[in-house]
Amino acid sequence: MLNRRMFLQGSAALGGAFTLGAGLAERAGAAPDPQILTARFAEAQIAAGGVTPRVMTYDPGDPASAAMPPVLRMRKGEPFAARLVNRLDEPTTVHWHGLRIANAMDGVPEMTQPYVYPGDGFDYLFTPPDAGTFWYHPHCNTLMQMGSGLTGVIVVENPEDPSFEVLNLRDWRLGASGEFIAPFKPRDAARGGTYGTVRTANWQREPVYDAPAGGLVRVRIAATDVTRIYTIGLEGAEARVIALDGNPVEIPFALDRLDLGPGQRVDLALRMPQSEGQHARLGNFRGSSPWTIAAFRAVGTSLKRELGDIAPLPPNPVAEADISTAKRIPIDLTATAEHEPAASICGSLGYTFWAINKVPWPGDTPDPVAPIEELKFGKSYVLEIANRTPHAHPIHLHGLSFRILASNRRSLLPPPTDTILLLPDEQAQLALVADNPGDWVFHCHIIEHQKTGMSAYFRVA
Ligand SMILES: [Cu+2]
Repeated sequence: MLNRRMFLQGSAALGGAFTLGAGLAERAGAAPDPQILTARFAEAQIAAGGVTPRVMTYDPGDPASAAMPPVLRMRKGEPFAARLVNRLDEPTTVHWHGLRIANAMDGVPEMTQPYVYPGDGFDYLFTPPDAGTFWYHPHCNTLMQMGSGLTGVIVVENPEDPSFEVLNLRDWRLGASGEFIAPFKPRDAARGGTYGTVRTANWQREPVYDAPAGGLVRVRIAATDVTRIYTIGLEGAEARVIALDGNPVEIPFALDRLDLGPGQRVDLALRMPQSEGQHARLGNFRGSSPWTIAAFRAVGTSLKRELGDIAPLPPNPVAEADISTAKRIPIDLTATAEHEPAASICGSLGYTFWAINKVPWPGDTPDPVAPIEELKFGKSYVLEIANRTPHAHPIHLHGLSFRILASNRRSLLPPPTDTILLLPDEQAQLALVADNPGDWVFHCHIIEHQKTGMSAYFRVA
């Protein structure tokens, strides 16, 4: 998987460096104390059959824990600092999915920052402009590192926000006694991706949370799996969708069945059942056999709250594109002839199967690849994206939010987003303002697709 010889050469060349991201901390003056994120190995009880050795997690430090990566809490418009310390045995970085922050903080090796080698670190410092549910993960050897545990949830709060439960949804590829098995099968990479064998929320199988009977519970849900597309639904209680992919919906709507692809988030408000002991069950209704993701158990006497009591969340400051002047950019997602990609410090699956505008780029590699388009800073654009494959692709754009203007496959158009779950044969128009300078990666978040060619980037200058 990882080309170990290349990695060792690189590590020897750079050994011992501790990179201060872009020197921003010095200029920022009163930088906050950094959140420590030590990427390291741990053991964790995930499968029923035994402890999993060599899980990867972000350890927040004191006291060292083998728990899942911490839920990071940030304040909208306030600086946030994190110090990545690499105690793994391969290079890594952190990408902050959905945060519209400076390009130098985006965590894409080769493109926005150096690799962080074992024993080294990197200081991140940025100010999130939007409140909502986001997440973080490495952008190097991602199938292995994310598949081994490195996916965490970010909550960016408005000062007046109510409290939320947080659910980090993901699978694990584990054998019967809890050991990791091969992270993917090439045949599946050329289709919808390889599914995990153990399904978890917050690293637990079907966790149950207590909440006051008849009360209102707000839940932030992040789909951080490398492959699985969920179809979320709730049984035993009513719920409303209040935000999608970090942006509030204008008018909350009843949750029926909602598709959630890798990288996407949904915030729900649900009203608990009235009687003690009753359950509200969050399920995955995709496919022929639905299953429970997590449940909420009613406790105490009913608070008799109503979903109508939920106030809408304030919108984020996402600029609206000027459609009349916007340049239109065609983007075709296709399969491609299979070939072997160049070796990469950040790992290769050994094949390419997919392409964006006919170029198969595995991403995070030193391959010389031109941007899809150079976007002029401050100008509006419409991406005319066409999925010419029989598979769904959750397509993620770093650093910029876009609005889905139209689609041949959907009538409900969500608020601005950073990830669109593009359906088979879907053609959609995505409008954006190029208001954040830098090189921004644009890729499928089914990691096997990303790493086998479905990756590209825009340059904003
Ligand atoms: Cu894909």
